Amino acid sequence: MTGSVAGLPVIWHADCLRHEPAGEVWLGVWEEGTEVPERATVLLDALRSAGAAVTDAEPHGLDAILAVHDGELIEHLATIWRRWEAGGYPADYGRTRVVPYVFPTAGLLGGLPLRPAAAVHGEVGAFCYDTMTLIGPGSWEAIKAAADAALTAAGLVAAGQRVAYALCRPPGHHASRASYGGSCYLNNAAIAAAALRSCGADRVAVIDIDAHHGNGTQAIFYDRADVCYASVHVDPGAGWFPHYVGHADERGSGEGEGANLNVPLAPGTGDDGWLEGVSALSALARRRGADAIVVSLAVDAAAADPESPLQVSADGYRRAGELIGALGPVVAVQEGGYDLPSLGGLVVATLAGILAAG
Ligand code: SP5
Ligand code: ZN
Repeated sequence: MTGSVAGLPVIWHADCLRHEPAGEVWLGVWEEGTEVPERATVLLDALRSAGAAVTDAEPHGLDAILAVHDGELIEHLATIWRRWEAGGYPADYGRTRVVPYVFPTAGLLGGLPLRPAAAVHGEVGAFCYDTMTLIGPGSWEAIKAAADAALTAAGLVAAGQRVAYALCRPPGHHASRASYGGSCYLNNAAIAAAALRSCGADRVAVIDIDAHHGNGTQAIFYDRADVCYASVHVDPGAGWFPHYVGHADERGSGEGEGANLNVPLAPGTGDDGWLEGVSALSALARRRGADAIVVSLAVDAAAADPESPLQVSADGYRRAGELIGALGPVVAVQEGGYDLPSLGGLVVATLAGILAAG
């Protein structure tokens, strides 16, 4: 029903299973959470059954990550669990995951420069902007493996492969240059886009079909003309995450003026309205002359998904894939999608559409 992805390179690293956030603190209450390791195993099974060629992610140095992220963020993510554990937070205080509690907002600093917090538990809020993006023992290994998967897929496309898919977990599009949140830690799609630029693509388009606005990707490329960003998502103005960004009047700044496009949709929007949005994203990629595409591929706009009120069908995802696949070579990077029973078929449908369009 969903189509064929025979031979499609699916880039994967088993370390992506080692991130076990064990829930999210939402509105002050620790809840089960939906960004679970099973998401990845469900996707892997569905893709294997549909004939994909599962390939190992290759380890990369940190240089390609430093192209879009501050070294301080990388250092924080790579070391915070070890320091949290050494500080006795799990064993002595029952704090089994890293969770922020004080946020150095503009209001707290009152115009003073941000100085490093001395306490480990004080430091977390300087990087993590919400309480839903927890860190545990294997999180860094998974975060790094997801970035490596995106870089491996970008490398394949730079070398002439028309489509490659990185099965990234955790997802990435809410992570900005120096901060993380929204279940995202490093911005895998932005890392892939920057890698394509450094491998010879003059202009890259990031097309984001996650149900949520990719505030991190937008921020990273907001003032750049060489990487455009276009997103269709549930309207933050209607009360949805990330609440503060993702509005239609955010169009880019400086050299990036006109290279950012947001299409916010009303809750309840289904295939027709959503696909009109995807068409608008495609039109921007064409107008900007993109010679390579990164798609932030998520299926949380699906009707059955617990994290968004959009109502997209499997056929809608297939047709979105066809629109995106017609634009040029594609690096597909996994973002959200949380309904375990339907997740696999929806990602296969999207990828089959991308392949069919070539
Ligand atoms: C990558 C991605 O899709 N991140 C999603 C981030 C949005 N999370 C918002 C979570 C709001 C709380 N969810 C409560 C679900 C009902 N318990
Ligand atoms: Zn999402």
